[in-house]
Amino acid sequence: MDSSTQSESPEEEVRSFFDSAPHLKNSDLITQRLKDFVDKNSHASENGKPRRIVCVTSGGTTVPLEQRCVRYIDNFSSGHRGAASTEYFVRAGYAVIFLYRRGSCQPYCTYLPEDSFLDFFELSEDSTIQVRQSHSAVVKKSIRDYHAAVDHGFLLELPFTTIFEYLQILQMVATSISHFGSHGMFYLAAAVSDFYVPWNDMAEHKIQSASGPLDMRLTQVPKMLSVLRKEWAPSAFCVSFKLETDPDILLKKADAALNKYQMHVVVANLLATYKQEVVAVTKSQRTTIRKHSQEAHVEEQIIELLVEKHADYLEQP
Ligand code: PAZ
Repeated sequence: MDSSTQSESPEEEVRSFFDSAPHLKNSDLITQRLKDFVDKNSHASENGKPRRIVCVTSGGTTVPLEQRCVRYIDNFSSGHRGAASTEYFVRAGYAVIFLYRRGSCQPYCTYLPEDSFLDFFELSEDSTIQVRQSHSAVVKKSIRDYHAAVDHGFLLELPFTTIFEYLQILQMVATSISHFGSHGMFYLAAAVSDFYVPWNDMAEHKIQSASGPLDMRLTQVPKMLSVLRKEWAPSAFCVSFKLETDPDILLKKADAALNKYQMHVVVANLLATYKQEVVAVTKSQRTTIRKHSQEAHVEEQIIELLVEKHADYLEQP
Protein backbone atom coordinates (compact mmCIF):
# COMPACT_ATOMS: atom_id res chain seq x y z
CA MET A 1 0.00 0.00 0.00
CA ASP A 2 1.26 3.44 -0.81
CA SER A 3 0.22 7.00 -0.37
CA SER A 4 1.44 10.16 -2.04
CA THR A 5 0.47 12.49 0.82
CA GLN A 6 4.04 12.58 2.23
CA SER A 7 4.95 15.51 -0.06
CA GLU A 8 1.88 17.64 0.79
CA SER A 9 2.04 20.79 2.93
CA PRO A 10 0.79 20.38 6.54
CA GLU A 11 -2.50 22.16 5.69
CA GLU A 12 -3.03 19.92 2.64
CA GLU A 13 -2.30 16.84 4.74
CA VAL A 14 -4.99 17.86 7.22
CA ARG A 15 -7.45 18.55 4.41
CA SER A 16 -6.76 15.23 2.68
CA PHE A 17 -7.10 13.40 5.99
CA PHE A 18 -10.60 14.79 6.58
CA ASP A 19 -11.65 14.59 2.91
CA SER A 20 -10.73 10.93 2.65
CA ALA A 21 -11.90 9.82 6.13
CA PRO A 22 -14.99 7.59 6.17
CA HIS A 23 -18.13 9.54 7.03
CA LEU A 24 -18.88 9.66 10.75
CA LYS A 25 -21.99 7.50 11.15
CA ASN A 26 -23.79 9.41 13.91
CA SER A 27 -22.51 12.92 13.24
CA ASP A 28 -26.00 14.53 13.49
CA LEU A 29 -26.55 13.03 16.91
CA ILE A 30 -23.09 14.11 18.12
CA THR A 31 -23.69 17.64 16.80
CA GLN A 32 -27.01 17.83 18.65
CA ARG A 33 -25.63 16.46 21.93
CA LEU A 34 -22.68 18.86 21.74
CA LYS A 35 -24.93 21.81 21.00
CA ASP A 36 -27.25 21.02 23.94
CA PHE A 37 -24.30 20.57 26.30
CA VAL A 38 -22.50 23.73 25.18
CA ASP A 39 -25.73 25.84 25.27
CA LYS A 40 -26.52 24.65 28.78
CA ASN A 41 -23.03 25.32 30.08
CA SER A 42 -22.47 28.63 28.34
CA HIS A 43 -25.31 30.10 30.44
CA ALA A 44 -24.12 28.52 33.70
CA SER A 45 -21.81 30.05 36.27
CA GLU A 46 -19.65 28.84 39.19
CA ASN A 47 -19.15 31.21 42.13
CA GLY A 48 -20.26 34.17 40.03
CA LYS A 49 -17.85 33.37 37.16
CA PRO A 50 -18.60 31.74 33.79
CA ARG A 51 -18.41 27.95 33.98
CA ARG A 52 -15.18 26.55 32.53
CA ILE A 53 -15.31 23.64 30.11
CA VAL A 54 -12.72 20.98 29.34
CA CYS A 55 -12.45 18.32 26.67
CA VAL A 56 -10.73 15.28 28.19
CA THR A 57 -9.53 12.74 25.62
CA SER A 58 -8.92 9.23 26.84
CA GLY A 59 -7.90 5.77 25.62
CA GLY A 60 -6.07 4.73 22.45
CA THR A 61 -7.14 5.22 18.84
CA THR A 62 -7.11 2.27 16.45
CA VAL A 63 -5.81 2.21 12.87
CA PRO A 64 -7.88 -0.16 10.73
CA LEU A 65 -5.97 -2.18 8.13
CA GLU A 66 -9.04 -3.15 6.13
CA GLN A 67 -12.20 -1.15 5.34
CA ARG A 68 -14.31 -4.10 6.53
CA CYS A 69 -12.05 -4.18 9.51
CA VAL A 70 -10.84 -7.49 10.88
CA ARG A 71 -7.35 -6.35 11.86
CA TYR A 72 -6.14 -3.08 13.30
CA ILE A 73 -3.15 -1.45 15.01
CA ASP A 74 -3.86 -0.26 18.53
CA ASN A 75 -2.31 2.22 20.96
CA PHE A 76 -1.48 1.62 24.59
CA SER A 77 -3.95 3.27 27.01
CA SER A 78 -6.44 1.83 29.49
CA GLY A 79 -8.28 5.15 29.77
CA HIS A 80 -7.73 5.27 33.54
CA ARG A 81 -5.98 8.66 33.42
CA GLY A 82 -8.74 10.33 31.42
CA ALA A 83 -11.54 8.78 33.49
CA ALA A 84 -10.02 9.71 36.86
CA SER A 85 -9.12 13.20 35.64
CA THR A 86 -12.72 13.74 34.51
CA GLU A 87 -13.94 13.14 38.07
CA TYR A 88 -11.47 15.70 39.47
CA PHE A 89 -12.38 18.28 36.81
CA VAL A 90 -16.09 17.91 37.62
CA ARG A 91 -15.26 18.28 41.30
CA ALA A 92 -13.38 21.50 40.45
CA GLY A 93 -16.54 22.89 38.77
CA TYR A 94 -15.67 22.20 35.11
CA ALA A 95 -18.14 20.91 32.55
CA VAL A 96 -16.38 17.94 30.92
CA ILE A 97 -16.67 16.54 27.42
CA PHE A 98 -15.19 13.07 27.84
CA LEU A 99 -14.00 11.83 24.43
CA TYR A 100 -13.15 8.20 25.12
CA ARG A 101 -12.27 4.96 23.41
CA ARG A 102 -15.22 2.54 23.44
CA GLY A 103 -14.64 -0.12 26.11
CA SER A 104 -11.96 1.83 28.01
CA CYS A 105 -12.24 3.07 31.64
CA GLN A 106 -15.20 5.27 32.52
CA PRO A 107 -15.47 8.09 35.05
CA TYR A 108 -16.89 7.10 38.45
CA CYS A 109 -15.88 3.49 37.88
CA THR A 110 -12.22 3.95 38.77
CA TYR A 111 -12.66 2.96 42.42
CA LEU A 112 -14.80 -0.06 41.57
CA PRO A 113 -12.99 -3.38 41.98
CA GLU A 114 -11.88 -4.97 38.71
CA ASP A 115 -13.86 -8.14 39.45
CA SER A 116 -16.19 -9.73 37.02
CA PHE A 117 -19.36 -7.65 36.63
CA LEU A 118 -21.44 -10.54 37.93
CA ASP A 119 -19.42 -10.69 41.16
CA PHE A 120 -21.06 -7.41 42.17
CA PHE A 121 -24.52 -8.96 42.45
CA GLU A 122 -26.35 -11.72 44.26
CA LEU A 123 -29.85 -13.12 44.20
CA SER A 124 -31.85 -12.70 47.39
CA GLU A 125 -34.24 -15.43 48.63
CA ASP A 126 -37.17 -13.97 46.67
CA SER A 127 -34.98 -13.88 43.53
CA THR A 128 -34.54 -10.09 43.38
CA ILE A 129 -31.09 -8.91 42.30
CA GLN A 130 -29.04 -6.93 44.79
CA VAL A 131 -25.50 -5.56 45.04
CA ARG A 132 -23.35 -7.60 47.43
CA GLN A 133 -22.88 -5.97 50.83
CA SER A 134 -19.08 -5.97 50.35
CA HIS A 135 -19.39 -3.76 47.24
CA SER A 136 -22.40 -1.64 48.17
CA ALA A 137 -20.67 1.44 49.63
CA VAL A 138 -18.43 1.95 46.60
CA VAL A 139 -21.22 1.23 44.10
CA LYS A 140 -23.60 3.67 45.87
CA LYS A 141 -20.98 6.43 45.78
CA SER A 142 -20.23 5.81 42.10
CA ILE A 143 -23.91 5.86 41.12
CA ARG A 144 -24.55 9.02 43.13
CA ASP A 145 -21.53 10.90 41.74
CA TYR A 146 -22.13 9.77 38.16
CA HIS A 147 -25.80 10.80 38.16
CA ALA A 148 -25.02 14.12 39.85
CA ALA A 149 -22.47 14.91 37.11
CA VAL A 150 -24.74 13.91 34.21
CA ASP A 151 -28.03 15.26 35.62
CA HIS A 152 -26.51 18.66 36.45
CA GLY A 153 -25.02 18.96 32.96
CA PHE A 154 -21.37 18.55 33.97
CA LEU A 155 -20.59 15.47 31.90
CA LEU A 156 -21.02 14.56 28.24
CA GLU A 157 -19.51 11.28 27.05
CA LEU A 158 -18.64 10.75 23.39
CA PRO A 159 -17.09 7.46 22.26
CA PHE A 160 -14.64 6.77 19.42
CA THR A 161 -12.72 3.72 18.19
CA THR A 162 -10.66 4.62 15.12
CA ILE A 163 -8.27 7.48 14.45
CA PHE A 164 -10.80 8.69 11.84
CA GLU A 165 -13.62 8.94 14.39
CA TYR A 166 -11.37 10.47 17.03
CA LEU A 167 -10.08 13.34 14.92
CA GLN A 168 -13.44 14.13 13.34
CA ILE A 169 -15.14 14.29 16.76
CA LEU A 170 -12.23 16.26 18.25
CA GLN A 171 -12.68 18.85 15.52
CA MET A 172 -16.42 19.08 16.25
CA VAL A 173 -15.77 19.44 19.99
CA ALA A 174 -13.03 22.02 19.44
CA THR A 175 -15.14 24.26 17.25
CA SER A 176 -18.02 24.07 19.78
CA ILE A 177 -15.73 24.84 22.72
CA SER A 178 -14.19 27.79 20.88
CA HIS A 179 -17.28 29.80 21.99
CA PHE A 180 -15.92 29.58 25.54
CA GLY A 181 -12.71 31.36 24.49
CA SER A 182 -10.07 31.14 27.20
CA HIS A 183 -12.56 29.45 29.57
CA GLY A 184 -12.18 26.32 27.44
CA MET A 185 -9.47 23.74 28.03
CA PHE A 186 -8.14 20.67 26.23
CA TYR A 187 -6.65 17.83 28.28
CA LEU A 188 -5.33 15.50 25.61
CA ALA A 189 -4.50 12.27 27.44
CA ALA A 190 -5.57 9.90 24.64
CA ALA A 191 -2.84 7.84 22.96
CA VAL A 192 -3.28 8.89 19.35
CA SER A 193 -1.85 6.92 16.42
CA ASP A 194 1.09 8.56 14.65
CA PHE A 195 0.64 6.49 11.47
CA TYR A 196 -2.40 5.29 9.57
CA VAL A 197 -3.57 3.77 6.31
CA PRO A 198 -5.58 6.34 4.29
CA TRP A 199 -9.10 5.04 3.66
CA ASN A 200 -8.73 5.13 -0.13
CA ASP A 201 -5.49 3.09 -0.02
CA MET A 202 -6.97 0.47 2.31
CA ALA A 203 -7.93 -3.04 1.20
CA GLU A 204 -11.71 -3.44 1.29
CA HIS A 205 -11.74 -7.07 2.38
CA LYS A 206 -9.74 -9.07 4.89
CA ILE A 207 -6.07 -9.20 3.85
CA GLN A 208 -5.21 -12.75 2.82
CA SER A 209 -2.21 -14.48 4.35
CA ALA A 210 -1.89 -16.74 1.30
CA SER A 211 -0.41 -13.73 -0.56
CA GLY A 212 2.77 -14.01 1.56
CA PRO A 213 4.37 -11.52 3.99
CA LEU A 214 2.51 -8.26 4.46
CA ASP A 215 4.27 -5.23 3.02
CA MET A 216 2.46 -2.09 4.09
CA ARG A 217 3.37 1.59 4.06
CA LEU A 218 1.77 3.76 6.71
CA THR A 219 1.19 7.50 6.25
CA GLN A 220 1.90 9.99 9.03
CA VAL A 221 -1.20 11.26 10.79
CA PRO A 222 -1.28 15.05 10.25
CA LYS A 223 -0.29 17.04 13.34
CA MET A 224 -3.71 18.17 14.49
CA LEU A 225 -2.39 19.94 17.60
CA SER A 226 -1.18 22.81 15.41
CA VAL A 227 -4.58 23.10 13.74
CA LEU A 228 -6.35 22.90 17.09
CA ARG A 229 -4.27 25.78 18.44
CA LYS A 230 -4.27 27.91 15.31
CA GLU A 231 -7.73 27.36 13.87
CA TRP A 232 -10.19 25.25 15.83
CA ALA A 233 -9.96 26.81 19.32
CA PRO A 234 -7.17 29.41 19.36
CA SER A 235 -7.98 30.90 22.79
CA ALA A 236 -8.41 27.64 24.69
CA PHE A 237 -5.90 26.49 27.31
CA CYS A 238 -4.17 23.42 25.89
CA VAL A 239 -2.57 20.55 27.79
CA SER A 240 -1.09 17.62 25.88
CA PHE A 241 0.61 14.45 27.13
CA LYS A 242 3.90 12.92 26.07
CA LEU A 243 4.56 9.25 26.78
CA GLU A 244 8.03 7.80 26.29
CA THR A 245 9.89 4.68 27.38
CA ASP A 246 13.38 6.22 27.35
CA PRO A 247 13.98 8.60 30.30
CA ASP A 248 16.84 10.29 28.42
CA ILE A 249 14.58 11.77 25.77
CA LEU A 250 11.34 12.41 27.69
CA LEU A 251 11.84 16.03 28.75
CA LYS A 252 13.45 17.02 25.46
CA LYS A 253 10.44 15.66 23.62
CA ALA A 254 8.08 17.48 26.00
CA ASP A 255 9.92 20.79 25.43
CA ALA A 256 9.78 20.22 21.68
CA ALA A 257 5.99 19.59 21.79
CA LEU A 258 5.51 22.69 23.96
CA ASN A 259 7.26 24.90 21.41
CA LYS A 260 6.20 23.23 18.19
CA TYR A 261 2.48 23.09 18.99
CA GLN A 262 2.35 26.12 21.32
CA MET A 263 0.88 24.05 24.14
CA HIS A 264 0.39 25.76 27.50
CA VAL A 265 1.42 22.64 29.41
CA VAL A 266 2.88 19.30 28.33
CA VAL A 267 2.55 16.50 30.87
CA ALA A 268 5.52 14.17 30.42
CA ASN A 269 5.37 10.58 31.64
CA LEU A 270 7.30 7.33 31.34
CA LEU A 271 5.60 4.03 30.63
CA ALA A 272 7.34 2.44 33.62
CA THR A 273 6.18 5.02 36.18
CA TYR A 274 3.25 6.96 34.71
CA LYS A 275 0.83 5.92 37.45
CA GLN A 276 3.14 7.26 40.17
CA GLU A 277 4.84 10.28 38.67
CA VAL A 278 4.57 12.87 35.88
CA VAL A 279 6.36 16.13 35.07
CA ALA A 280 4.23 19.15 34.09
CA VAL A 281 6.33 21.18 31.66
CA THR A 282 5.59 24.84 30.85
CA LYS A 283 7.73 27.51 29.15
CA SER A 284 9.11 28.65 32.51
CA GLN A 285 8.88 25.60 34.82
CA ARG A 286 9.12 21.85 35.23
CA THR A 287 6.98 20.57 38.10
CA THR A 288 7.32 16.97 39.21
CA ILE A 289 4.09 15.51 40.57
CA ARG A 290 4.25 12.30 42.61
CA LYS A 291 1.27 10.61 44.16
CA HIS A 292 0.95 11.01 47.95
CA SER A 293 0.11 7.44 48.90
CA GLN A 294 -0.54 3.98 47.53
CA GLU A 295 -4.33 4.56 47.39
CA ALA A 296 -4.17 8.09 45.96
CA HIS A 297 -4.55 8.94 42.27
CA VAL A 298 -1.77 11.09 40.80
CA GLU A 299 -4.51 12.64 38.61
CA GLU A 300 -5.90 14.50 41.65
CA GLN A 301 -2.66 16.51 41.92
CA ILE A 302 -2.33 16.93 38.15
CA ILE A 303 -5.79 18.50 37.97
CA GLU A 304 -5.14 20.70 41.02
CA LEU A 305 -2.06 22.15 39.30
CA LEU A 306 -3.79 22.58 35.92
CA VAL A 307 -6.81 24.32 37.45
CA GLU A 308 -4.37 26.81 39.03
CA LYS A 309 -2.52 27.31 35.75
CA HIS A 310 -5.79 27.79 33.87
CA ALA A 311 -6.87 30.40 36.46
CA ASP A 312 -3.57 32.27 35.92
CA TYR A 313 -4.15 32.08 32.16
CA LEU A 314 -7.65 33.55 32.58
CA GLU A 315 -6.22 36.49 34.49
CA GLN A 316 -3.79 37.39 31.73
CA PRO A 317 -4.89 40.43 29.73
O1 PAZ B 1 -4.90 5.52 29.85
P1 PAZ B 1 -3.81 5.13 30.83
O2 PAZ B 1 -4.10 5.67 32.21
O3 PAZ B 1 -3.54 3.67 30.80
O4 PAZ B 1 -2.45 5.81 30.30
C1 PAZ B 1 -2.35 7.22 30.19
C2 PAZ B 1 -1.32 7.61 29.12
C3 PAZ B 1 0.03 7.03 29.47
C4 PAZ B 1 -1.77 7.05 27.76
C5 PAZ B 1 -1.25 9.17 29.08
O5 PAZ B 1 -0.74 9.64 30.29
C6 PAZ B 1 -0.38 9.67 27.95
O6 PAZ B 1 0.80 9.85 28.07
N1 PAZ B 1 -0.98 9.96 26.76
C7 PAZ B 1 -0.29 10.44 25.58
C8 PAZ B 1 0.39 9.31 24.89
C9 PAZ B 1 1.25 9.78 23.70
O7 PAZ B 1 2.39 10.24 23.87
O8 PAZ B 1 0.71 9.68 22.60
